[in-house]
Amino acid sequence: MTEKTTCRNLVLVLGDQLTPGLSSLVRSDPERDRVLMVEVMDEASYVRHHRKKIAFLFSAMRHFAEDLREAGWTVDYVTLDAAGNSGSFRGEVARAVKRLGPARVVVTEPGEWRVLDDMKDWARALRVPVDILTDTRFLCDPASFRAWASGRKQLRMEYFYREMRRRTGLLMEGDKPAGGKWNFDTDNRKPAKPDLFLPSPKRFAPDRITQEVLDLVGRSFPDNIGTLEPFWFAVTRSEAEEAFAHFLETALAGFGTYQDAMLRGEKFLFHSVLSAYLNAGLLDPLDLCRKVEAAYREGRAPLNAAEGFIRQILGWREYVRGIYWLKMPGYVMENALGATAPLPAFYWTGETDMLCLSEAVGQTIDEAYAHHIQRLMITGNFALLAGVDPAEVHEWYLAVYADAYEWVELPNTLGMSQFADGGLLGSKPYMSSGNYINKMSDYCGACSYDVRQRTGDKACPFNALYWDFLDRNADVLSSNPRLAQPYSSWKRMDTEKQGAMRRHAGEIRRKLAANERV
Ligand code: FAD
Ligand code: DLZ
Ligand code: SF4
Repeated sequence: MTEKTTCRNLVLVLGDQLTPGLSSLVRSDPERDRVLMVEVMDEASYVRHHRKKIAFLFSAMRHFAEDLREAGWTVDYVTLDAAGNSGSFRGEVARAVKRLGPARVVVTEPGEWRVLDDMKDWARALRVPVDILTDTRFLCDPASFRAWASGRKQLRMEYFYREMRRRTGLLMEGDKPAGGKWNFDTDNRKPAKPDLFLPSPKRFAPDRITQEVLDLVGRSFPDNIGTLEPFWFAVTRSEAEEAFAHFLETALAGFGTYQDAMLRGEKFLFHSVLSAYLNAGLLDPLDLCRKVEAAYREGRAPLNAAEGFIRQILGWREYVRGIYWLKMPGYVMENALGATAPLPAFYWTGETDMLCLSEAVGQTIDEAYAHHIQRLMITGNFALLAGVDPAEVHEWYLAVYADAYEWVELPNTLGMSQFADGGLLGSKPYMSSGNYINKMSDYCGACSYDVRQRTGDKACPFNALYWDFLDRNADVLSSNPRLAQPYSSWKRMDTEKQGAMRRHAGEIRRKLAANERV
């Protein structure tokens, strides 16, 4: 029998589809269909990914292929360095179609628009029917989100989230939210003290497969950002589940309270560090939410923590995906504030005198991870205030985090963080002077800049940039009712002070553009 007659359908499984219950696998038959998984240069280089991100995904893919084989599937797995690897999804599917002659290609829809767009042409180009199936791993599909969004002037996450709570029954008492409130954020957002006991995420030693991948990535991507070792990510479903169980036991209870805290040298605080696993398909979002709800109901976690965690997954994660599919492909080009400055070079090196930024970028280089408030209020806030082109900011976030795929990264960066969509995601830009960073962290006390000064060599750069940002963008922002207070403070400031602030901010922006140290 030739190879061709043994394969009915070819089931393509992408690198972020590492889920046994994936729609393409559920619809297929291990006896008659064949799985194709491919490491391809196009995916590994469409942005200059962090080396740990590539290593995580390749190792998780290889482990998943092993699990599928154990479950009885025949898997064709093409490694990055395999002879003849064409370097693209399209090229690898074409080679497999030629080799195996399947009746159909079956694939679960990809998470990124550019891949789906390409995929839609495969049937014509490869002369084989291609079935693109819905990704059932999400709790709200793009069509349902579109229906929810239709006719609404503002697409606020909070209302979407309430709808999702009702739909799933999570943290509900009949038709009322548990504890009488939908959102317990007022109990959250406390700064942390350096002597607070802090948990740490579960770490796993690299096995033979991971070690091979680390060697391959080290050889193939010598100039990409990121420390490759120590490498401790979970790379299988069972490890990821262990990491989640460890979070439930050691960190969930403090999750809400310290959600916005930042501490020097503390990279994870009470965060779960599960996003890379969730987004690759190693964990199931609804299962996590149910287990967190159970922890609350059994008295193992307070309501503010359980609600806060569930909101991130049931609310934010689903909401940003809905926005992505609603607004693409035009969304990626939006630039409501007309920002054009280049991304400062220190985003790739961490070499800056601003301690908050050197901490956030430094741990990003080491871990391919920074927690939400570092992404939003340190790296994101600074890029916003400095007027960096949102497309460059987007490319950086997509590259440097192990959890980054465009469907989740783009709305967070372009919408939430850079206000480049003009307020679709947030009713005002997430921006602050050094004051907020000082309140929420212990960075400023050890920084060579003085957070209380607004101008002069020692002044915290966030301060002048903050006022200069408001001034430069007054045309777009000054009528925003949520910015009435800062604009009225700016107007009340005497013109000499305003001038000094503009000059100082201009000097910082000049230095950044000239790649001088700030
Ligand atoms: P936790 O704080 O423990 O939260 C639990 C889970 O909730 C996360 O694992 C994640 O799945 C989900 N979650 C929390 N906040 C968000 C959010 N705003 N959007 C979507 N899911 C959320 N998240 C990504 O998964 N990939 C990205 O590429 C990404 N890029 C971001 C870029 C910017 C500029 C900002 C401000 C945020 C970005 N986020 C992204 C959201 C968030 O910062 C990360 O999900 C979170 O930091 C991951 O760490 P964690 O697992 O410890 O999260
Ligand atoms: C992110 C990524 C990388 C680095 N490499 C691969 C790869 O070699 N093979 C693969 O199947 N997927 C990879 N991915 C994830 C894809 O980019 C992702 O599946 C698409 O962007 C669709 O979301
Ligand atoms: Fe960051 Fe300014 Fe504080 Fe330094 S003083 S850590 S630059 S906010």
